[in-house]
Amino acid sequence: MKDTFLDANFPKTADGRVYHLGLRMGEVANRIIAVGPPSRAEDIATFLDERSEDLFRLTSERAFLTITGHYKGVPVSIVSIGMGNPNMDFVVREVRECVQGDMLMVRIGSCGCLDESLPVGSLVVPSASVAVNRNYDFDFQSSPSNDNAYLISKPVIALSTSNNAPSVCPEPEPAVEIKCNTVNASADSFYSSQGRLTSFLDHNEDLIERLQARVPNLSTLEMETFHLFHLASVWRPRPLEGNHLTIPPTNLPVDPTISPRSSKFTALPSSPAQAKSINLHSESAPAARIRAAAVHMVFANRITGDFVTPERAESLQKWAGEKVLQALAGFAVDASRLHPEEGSV
Ligand code: R1P
Ligand code: URA
Repeated sequence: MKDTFLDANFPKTADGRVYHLGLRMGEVANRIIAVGPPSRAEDIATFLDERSEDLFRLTSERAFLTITGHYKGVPVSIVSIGMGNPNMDFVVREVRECVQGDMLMVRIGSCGCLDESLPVGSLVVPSASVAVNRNYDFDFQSSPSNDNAYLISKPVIALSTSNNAPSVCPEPEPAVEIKCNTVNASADSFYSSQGRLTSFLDHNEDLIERLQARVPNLSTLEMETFHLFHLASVWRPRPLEGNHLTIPPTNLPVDPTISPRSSKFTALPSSPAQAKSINLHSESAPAARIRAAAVHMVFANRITGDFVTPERAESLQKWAGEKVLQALAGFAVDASRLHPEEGSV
């Protein structure tokens, strides 16, 4: 650990950097794509307006990579989050601390697919997700049955699909099969709680059948979407959020050029006209919220046993990345609900 952190509850440096992502206000946009590996983040970043060397890029000590730039003039960030719910938790909570107003996060992740009709290389856009967790109180060593070895939660919905918000479901194209409005299951393991058989006593031989019987329209298995949707659904602005009056824009630490860790990206500039269009004084502005969605790339078909090729995986993540950038840039967000420095959409 190189930096000094000031607060044990939500550790931040004196200049406002969060503990695990290393970011501070102004370095991450309100519109975010969350991906697993850094190579996927770099692939998607090739669609941003800036030349690669002009993008803001920060790899934290904990290996979270944030790339910030613009897509067709709209500020966006792409964050490589690694794997699993704990990492999604760090990203949603710490990014939330570094933006004001609405936050839009779309996960582009690989998945295992339970729909035999969807070949590897397809896309699935779930509108809801359940959590599947190992039940640590179950007797894994000697139970004669598999009942209750895994806990299956109630579904949580993608907030992008509620309130008549635009969908991230791309228009179908011959090259990519797409299925929307399915249900996802986010598991706490790639192996046991996704029904894979290994050398451990996991009591999961019939887990996929149990999941299918319990969750109608279940289509994908992966590891982060449920937690993203859940956090988005339970976030509430603190009293200062959404009331930009109380935080004078001139005091915001948005100039990354003063940071020794930042690149040439001049983050989220606002023109005077844009600043005026933001209703800083509005008492009646709707409360800020987090909207979340997920696009799942079928890397494994669990019914046919097929696994995607590296070439197909790369072309698919680029295709999906560009479609999600288009969708994110097209989300209409009231300017009063964006960070003042980000300006209007
Ligand atoms: C497991 O291989 C990883 O792949 C999936 C799972 O959710 C898990 O993170 O997503 P990513 O491709 O986004 O990492
Ligand atoms: N990611 C997962 O979590 N599961 C799969 O089967 C493939 C990718």
